[in-house]
Order: sequence, then C-alpha cells, then structure tokens
Amino acid sequence: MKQMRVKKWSVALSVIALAITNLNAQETKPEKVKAVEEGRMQVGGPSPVGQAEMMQALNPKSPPMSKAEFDIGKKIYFERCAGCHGVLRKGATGKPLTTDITLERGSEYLRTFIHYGSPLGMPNWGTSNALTEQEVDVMTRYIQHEPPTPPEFGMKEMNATWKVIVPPAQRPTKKMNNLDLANLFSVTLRDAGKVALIDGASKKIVEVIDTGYAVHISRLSKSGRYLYVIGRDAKIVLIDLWMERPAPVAEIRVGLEARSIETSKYKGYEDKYAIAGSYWPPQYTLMDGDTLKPLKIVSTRGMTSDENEYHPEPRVAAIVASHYHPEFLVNAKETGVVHLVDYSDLDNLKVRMIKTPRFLHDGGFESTGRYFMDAANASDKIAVIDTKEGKLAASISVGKTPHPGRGANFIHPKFGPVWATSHLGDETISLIGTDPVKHGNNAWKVVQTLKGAGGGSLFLKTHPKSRNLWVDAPLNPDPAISQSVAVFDINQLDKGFELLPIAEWAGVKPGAKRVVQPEYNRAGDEVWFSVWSSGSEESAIVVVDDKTRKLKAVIKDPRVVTPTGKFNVYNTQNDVY
Ligand code: DHE
Repeated sequence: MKQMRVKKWSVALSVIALAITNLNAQETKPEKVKAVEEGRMQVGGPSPVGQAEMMQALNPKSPPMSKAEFDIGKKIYFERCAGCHGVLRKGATGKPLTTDITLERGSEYLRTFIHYGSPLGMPNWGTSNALTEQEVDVMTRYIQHEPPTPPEFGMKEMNATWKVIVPPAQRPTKKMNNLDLANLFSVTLRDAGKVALIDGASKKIVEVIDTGYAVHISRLSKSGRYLYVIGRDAKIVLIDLWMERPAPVAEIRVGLEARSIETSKYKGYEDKYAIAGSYWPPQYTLMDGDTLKPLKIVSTRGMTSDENEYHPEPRVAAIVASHYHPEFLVNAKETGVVHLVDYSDLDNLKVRMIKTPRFLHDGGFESTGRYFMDAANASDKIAVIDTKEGKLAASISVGKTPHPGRGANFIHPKFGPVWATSHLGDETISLIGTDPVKHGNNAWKVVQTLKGAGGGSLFLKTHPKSRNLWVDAPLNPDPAISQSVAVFDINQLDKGFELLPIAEWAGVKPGAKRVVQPEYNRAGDEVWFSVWSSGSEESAIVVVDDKTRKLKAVIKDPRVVTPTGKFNVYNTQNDVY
C-alpha cells in the first residue's frame, strides 16, 4: 500500500517536470490523466529549446542512427525528457543520462527502462503507449549519442529581439484610466500565450494581451505601474498599467527558455531594474526597468554547492528582490547556490554565492520580508536566507518535494508566526516557525505538520486578514482531489480540512478541470482559483468568499483559455501572501 502511494507520487512528480503523458497504466485513469495521454492537456510544457539549431557530436561507440532518427530523438527528448534530465542530461529531478553512463548500461537495459519506467519516477513510456515501439527504440539509441548543445544567447541575440514599443518619454505621466489597479489581476492564459487583465470588483476582463509562448508568471514593479510577464520561450513583455488601455511598451527575449522575472524593490531603485532568469542558456540578465534594455548577463555555470563539481547547466529558478539591500536573490537550481546580486554598481558587480541544498525551485518571504524561504525541492528542504545579513540562516527538512509557490504566512495560535509549504510528493503541509526574536525556540523548525487532502500540491495561500489556509493539489491522480481545494481554519488546525468542490462549482464542460493556485484579492476577503482544462476545453476562474467559504462568482469567457497563475497587483507588488 505504502509502496503504491510512493509510486503514485513519484510519477506525479515527473508529470509536472517532464510534461509527462502518462501515469501508471495499471491504475484507473482519471480524466486529467486521459487528457494528458490523449494530448489534449500538457502539464509543464515542451521546452522551446528543441526548436533551436544544434550541433550533433558523433561518438563512434554509439549505436548507429540516421540523421532523421536523431532529429526525432531530439524532438522527443526536448518535449518529454529535458525538464527532468536537463538539456545536457546532467540530471536534476531525473537521473543523469550522459553517454559514459548510457553506453555502459547498453541498449537492452535502456529500452526496458524507457518502456516500463521505474517506481522512482521514470514514466512507463512504452506500456502507456505514450511512445510507440519505434520511438522507444529511437530514444534508446538517441541517449547513447552525445547530447546536442543548444546555442548560446548573448547580448547580440538579445538586442536583436529587443523592442521599445512606446518610449518612456511618450508614456503618460499619470494614470490615464479608471481602473482600480490595486485590485487588478494578471491571469496567465498558458496555452494561448496571453495574459488577461481582470478587474477584481466587477470580475470583467479589461484586456487580453499577447505575451510569450506558454506564458509562465507575472510580477509587478515596486510602484505597481509596470507589469512584467515572462513566457517559457524567455520572451518578456512589459505592460504599462497607466495607459488609457494597458498595453505592452517593450519586449525582449533573454534566452531560449525561462521561467522567472523580478524587479528592483529597494529604496532609491524603485522600478529601476528588471532581472530575468533563463533555463537555457543558464544565466540571468539585468535590464532597464522601463525599457528592458539588456545591461548585464551573468552565467550561472559553475560548481555544485555540495561536492564542488562543475555543472554546465544550472537553470535559474525563482528570483526575489531584497527589501534590505539593493540586491536580487537568484536561485541556481542544479548547483544549489543562491546568487545574491548587488545591483548598485553593475559595472563592478558584486555577487555573493550562498551555499544551500541543491535543486532550488520556488519560494517567498516570511511575514517580515527579511528571510527568503527557498524550496530545494529534490532535496526535500527549505533553505532560509537572511537577506539582511546575506547568508544562510537555516536548512530545514520538510516533506517530499516541497512546492510552496511563494508560501503562506500566518500567526499560529500556539507557535507564533509561521510560513507554510505544501508538497508535490506527499499530502503533508509543513509549518515552519519564522520569528527568531520572540519565538526563538520555534524559529526555523517544523513546528507542526498538517495532513492535507493528498499529494500533488503546487500552491497554498492565506492573507493577513484571513483565518483560512487554502491548499491545492492539481497533480493528484484522484480527480476528487485535483478538482477541489482543501481549506484549514488557522485557529483550529487540528480539526483538519474542509474539501470544497471548486471545479463542480465552476459548472464547466468535461475536462481535466484541475484546480490550481489560490490568489487573494486586494482586500483579502475573496480567493480566486483557476479551473484548468486543456486548450480545446472549457476552463474558468472561481471566486470564493473567504469568510463564508461559499461560491461568490464564476468567470467564464471563451477568452479564458487554460488559466493557471493569477497575480493580484497589490499583493504581488507588496509580497502579501
Ligand atoms: Fe511553474 C512559478 C518553474 C510547471 C505555474 N514555476 C514558477 C517558478 C519556477 C517555475 C522556477 C518560480 C518563479 C519565480 O518566483 O520567480 N514550473 C516551473 C518548471 O520548471 C515546471 C516544473 C515545468 C515546466 O516545464 O515549466 C513548471 N508551473 C508549471 C505548470 O505546469 C504550472 C502549474 C502551470 C503553468 O502555467 O505552466 C505552473 N509556476 C506556475 C505559477 C507560478 C510558477 C502559477 C507562480 C506562483 C506564484 O504564486 O508566484
């Protein structure tokens, strides 16, 4: 039984990182899994890197394959494998697949592995029919060839994509619309490559704006005027919310694949700089905040924090802006290093390298904004970075594969201020004490572990004005869980959770209907959830009254295609979560 649960979760884990198309074939397949298998729905997303021209190195020991077969292998690898095993196959969530290993294992071993998968998370590509026998054979041989290296993407390439659509001098000097910007939501319409700006009060779509491919997150400038949106294709779109109709004023590509963007928040540097991290090439780019002009590119290639071994592909995951110094905290995933980047002097750039556990992914600040709670997901740890002192304050073991988003802060009735994370790999929610001054005994310890509805959680949220803690589980294999949200009463955590059938409340047509990412409005009295089905199916946003936990509104519109992340302007601008 326990083994089965472990298997389910390790597989679910691969679903997100790999854009997997199957779960264990023996288990009954819920709608979401069927949708993924039938290609109607894709979690994660194919890496855009596969479209780039690459060099193919020939190794005489590798089994023969034609150029056409190699190209098929390359396409499948970047669509399905790179997320876990890395572009250069050095391994991250998945095992390394460099040729010294694969040639030694040999074709028969690799074929069996690809065909049947493994309980440790390798999907059963063959038995689930996600890959044909011929495709499994191609992949068996492909991974015994040297990995092709995608091209670099430097200043020249960035400048070729950089466009200032409306120069700063031609932009308004004051807000020219009647929008309540603090309560505006930027909603990711993932497969449409767009964001929808939705008014928090009327729930009406104000604008739908074209952004990058498989758009990922939105962040706000310190003033709240500028909205930055980044796509998986590393395209950044800068939107001016002061214009009569908010619209893009600049854009750029900072690489071939990316996930993160942030802006300078320190006093004196408000709205001055933007920074974006890339998955490929592994680097981060500092830009002018109001034009996106690229100013400085820094590579993350270097040594791993634990064994001091060279890593050629440390992808940049979450980035946050310090409130204590003119600094960005940049997660280099595979090396386990937080780059503390001092942006006060770009020509004489100071970068402090903070050693943390490896495989840093996402995270957010605790309630005072001093400590960055940073999830090292494949190490099952939360690294606590003290942004005032610029060093690691603690490293805390939590559940299996923490995935907090930005996490949730609240005052625990017994333990004082805590920050919470849920997990992809198990059903627990870890509450960590965050007040070293008044609750020193509890600081940087897991003070309580809650049992949620199930694993496969990606995000949890509360609000300073709320007593509810909302925990999603969109990657749980059971639709009863993935289509619902668990809500805890912070004052009575021991009473367990209530499960609300959010997808059912949406009243949408059949589909995967994953309920993902709770997000509060400005006032903190309502919570928004995405009900996420595939691009050809109906999706919606469900708004719940935070006090009564009853349905307040459903936002349905043909333009609401694959909604996932939602970013309330005020809460994102001010790190309220
Ligand atoms: Fe995300 C944040 C990476 C899949 C929705 N995602 C992040 C961040 C990273 C990341 C590094 C933190 C950015 C920051 O704070 O600066 N995400 C990845 C992946 O590598 C991964 C696992 C696989 C992939 O191929 O992209 C992945 N992410 C997904 C999805 O499938 C989700 C659920 C739907 C989607 O839109 O693609 C998804 N990710 C999100 C959201 C956030 C996010 C909504 C921001 C959460 C927040 O509250 O800040």
